[in-house]
Amino acid sequence: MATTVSNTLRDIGNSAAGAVEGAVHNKKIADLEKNKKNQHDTKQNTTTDWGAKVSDVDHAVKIVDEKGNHVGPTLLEDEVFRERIHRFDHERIPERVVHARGAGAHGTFKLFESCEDVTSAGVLTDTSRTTPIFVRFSTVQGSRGSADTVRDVRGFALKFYTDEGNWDIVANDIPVFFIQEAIKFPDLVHSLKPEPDNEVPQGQTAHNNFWDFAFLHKEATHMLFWAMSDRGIPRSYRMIQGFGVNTFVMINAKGERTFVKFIWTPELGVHSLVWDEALKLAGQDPDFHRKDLWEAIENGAYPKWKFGFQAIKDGDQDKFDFDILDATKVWPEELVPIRYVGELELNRNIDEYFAETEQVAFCTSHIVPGIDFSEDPLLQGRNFSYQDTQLSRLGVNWEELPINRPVCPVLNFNRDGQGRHTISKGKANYWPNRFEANPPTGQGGKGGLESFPATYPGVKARRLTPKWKEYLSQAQLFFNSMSEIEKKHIIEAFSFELDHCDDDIVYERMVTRLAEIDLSLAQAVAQNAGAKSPEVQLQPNHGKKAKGLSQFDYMPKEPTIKGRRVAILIADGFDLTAYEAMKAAVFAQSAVPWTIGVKRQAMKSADGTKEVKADHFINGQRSTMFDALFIPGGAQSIQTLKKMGLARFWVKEAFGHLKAIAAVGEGVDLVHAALTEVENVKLAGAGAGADGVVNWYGVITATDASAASIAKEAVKITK
Ligand code: HDE
Repeated sequence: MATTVSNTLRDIGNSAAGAVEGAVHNKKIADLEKNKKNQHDTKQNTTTDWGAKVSDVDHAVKIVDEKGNHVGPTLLEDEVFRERIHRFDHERIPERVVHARGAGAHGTFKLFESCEDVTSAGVLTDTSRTTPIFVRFSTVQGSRGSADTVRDVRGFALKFYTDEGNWDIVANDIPVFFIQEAIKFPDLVHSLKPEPDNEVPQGQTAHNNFWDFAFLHKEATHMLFWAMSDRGIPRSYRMIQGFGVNTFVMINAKGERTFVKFIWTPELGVHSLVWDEALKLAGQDPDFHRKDLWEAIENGAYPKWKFGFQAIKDGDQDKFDFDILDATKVWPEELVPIRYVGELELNRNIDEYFAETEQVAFCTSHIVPGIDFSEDPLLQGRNFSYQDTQLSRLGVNWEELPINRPVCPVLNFNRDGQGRHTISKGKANYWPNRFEANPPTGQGGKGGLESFPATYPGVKARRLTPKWKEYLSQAQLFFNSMSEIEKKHIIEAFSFELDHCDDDIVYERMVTRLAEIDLSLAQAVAQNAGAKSPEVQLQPNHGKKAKGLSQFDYMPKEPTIKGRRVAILIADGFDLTAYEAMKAAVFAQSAVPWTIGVKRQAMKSADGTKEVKADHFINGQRSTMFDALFIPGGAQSIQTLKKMGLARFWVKEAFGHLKAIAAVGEGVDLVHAALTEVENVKLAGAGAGADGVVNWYGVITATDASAASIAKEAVKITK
């Protein structure tokens, strides 16, 4: 008898989410529970905001004649009607001036090793703690509704709800910044946002203004190379690194100071899309990264990062040929190794986007005792900006909002202001007071916030140290450290961007800057972007390389497909054994199989024993949305698919994007039919392995091999 096989991700997701509810709970989640309301209560009648029950939310009050016709205007006295419209009119708050588009999740931080040698901060010294965290990922340029996969820097803002207060590290996935001084930030952001006359383009830097700014700010060169590398188009938020960028300070119990940069590295490795995929996904699935994060967490494939920092002892700060406070420079790992001390894990999705991800607010200035600021002028400016911007986004009492309030007690004499939540009891609202209420800790190792007592001989002036004027050495270091394929992608990225600039001074000048880094790069870009080809290297290349810059340096030791998406293409008459074997193999690796059918209806297996309802029909999805493709056999199924241009296109496109493709039995015919349509691809010549499986450039085909051996091979290559 035919049975319908349930194979939707939601079924899988729901069971995992159930487990999540019970298992992943922490102090912050408990704190948020106080504000949560179940909106699906069928017993509770709907009310106004002032709590009165409402009889009808579909009709406003009007004058109605005795026959039931409404004959007069809608009455202004109808407060139910007015409240609904008024609340709706005010639903939006100003979007973030940068990083408007984002996705957030809850999680935890576990410390593995006490860092008491450098800091007194509880979160970095007490290994028995689990600290709740909230993370917000973002793109920088686009507005709130823009696409996820544009070429851009990714924000990776991290809030630790520690027992000693909230600690924010407002980080990016690139370790350096475009400018050295915060005072230049408005110019930078104006230049990278859409141009002012026509507000074009959305969420991308491929326009004259940005590249004009880029040329005129030589200090931006290093970060430009990172942004034009594959780091600019990540496969997933789960596969990016986090860098605090600015230099912070740690202070230990003895009052000693250490300069630090925070870094965290994903367990899954650092991976990217290819540009053609990124472009297509921006239209096909603008929420690609948002959904990817959500799905992984719902399915229990919790993303993890090793958390650490680089440290330079007080007294060693002048030992480098760059200034350690200059945010356009990395501290090469050969000189300053990374000390990984803990693990970040994201293990719980939000309940409501606005209340959590939109209203969460980060401030670089929010540190905890044991952490301090360096004199980095970019950081000093940021410390003003974040607090300031929250005022216009959220109002003065923004730190009382559930997602922002600390899990430790908050007690002070800050009072009043719009949207105040706390009801402060007692007479005293000033210090000192006759009750001695709310005393500060006092200076000197008593656990309060304290600044390192640095001394500053000098005069006031608008200046930067001359050492900061060396701008190109680390851009060369970055480019030299890339693999050949990464270099090729950088050339293509610069070419794409400059091709979109139509003011010739912009692309001509920018190509001369590239010739200061690498002549062959500049020549290749010039060719593509319509500029004069430079003939000489304009600044000698030092030829040095460093580790930790290429993404290949972050390949996980144990390859993994955890959280990856595998499409299985079927039509009526598919081979059930191969289909089920592959699904099981994919699940076993914590990846997610998606059944793509020629229709989203029950489809019969070749042996007639089962029916499968697809998760999606083939025209509702694209190969770009998946990491790998599997085609089970079944003569009838393959005959249908072979006839469909779209099915053949799926295979060709997946091949073009270097995806793993596997086919078994008659499924091999579809791969052959599709790939023989691709120029220069000759499937003949590929040799079969001992078990009859042919593994050829990421395409595995086996006409006779068992489904099990195919599944084994397929899992191998999707890694
Ligand atoms: Fe930001 N940045 N930024 N930034 N930034 C903001 O604050 C600013 C910088 C970063 O998910 C704003 O709350 C200045 C570096 C992230 O909510 C604003 C300067 C790095 C986010 C602001 C910088 C970042 C922001 C806008 C000095 C990487 C999103 C909304 C030149 C280390 C946080 C907001 C979130 C957001 C100012 C430079 C990362 C306007 C003045 C360097 C991840 O305050």
